[in-house]
Amino acid sequence: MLPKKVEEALVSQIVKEGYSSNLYLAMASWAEGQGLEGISTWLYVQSEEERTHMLKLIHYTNERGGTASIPAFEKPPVEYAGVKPMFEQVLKHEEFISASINEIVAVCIAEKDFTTQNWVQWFVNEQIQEEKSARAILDKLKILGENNLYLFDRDIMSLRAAEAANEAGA
Ligand code: OFO
Repeated sequence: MLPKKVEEALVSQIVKEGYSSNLYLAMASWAEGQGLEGISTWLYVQSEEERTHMLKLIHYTNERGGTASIPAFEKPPVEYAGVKPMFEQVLKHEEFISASINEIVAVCIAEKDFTTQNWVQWFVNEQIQEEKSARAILDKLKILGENNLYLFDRDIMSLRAAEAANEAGA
């Protein structure tokens, strides 16, 4: 049985992962509208990943005897000021998610729920990758400059492929 405070922390993370999925979906849709096919594909894939994170939390909460209530999600922004500010927002959001995951670990320790503490380590590791890939994209944008969006748009697909290969080999 999940301690109440751990259940609350997991349910609050369901909201955040669901919002992440919608946020990246909104960004993907915006980028698609700008004709940026590589960037929008990267973001659509990212949105799907966030949905799987949300589902992981839902299943775990229910399997451990808690109730994974499904919330309404806040509407993400429709417009973005440009590709660089958008990816800066991605990094900021991932840092926020990392802090939130760390908070779940802290609640698990306080409540002596070492099973969930162990389970949530998957998210701790995932966040290292998520922050790393947002930083890698921003570094690339810095090198290429925003005037070279065509090259960046093409390159972002190879970044995604490299990440997938890394994950498969990990
Ligand atoms: Fe991008 O974060 Fe989920 O966990």
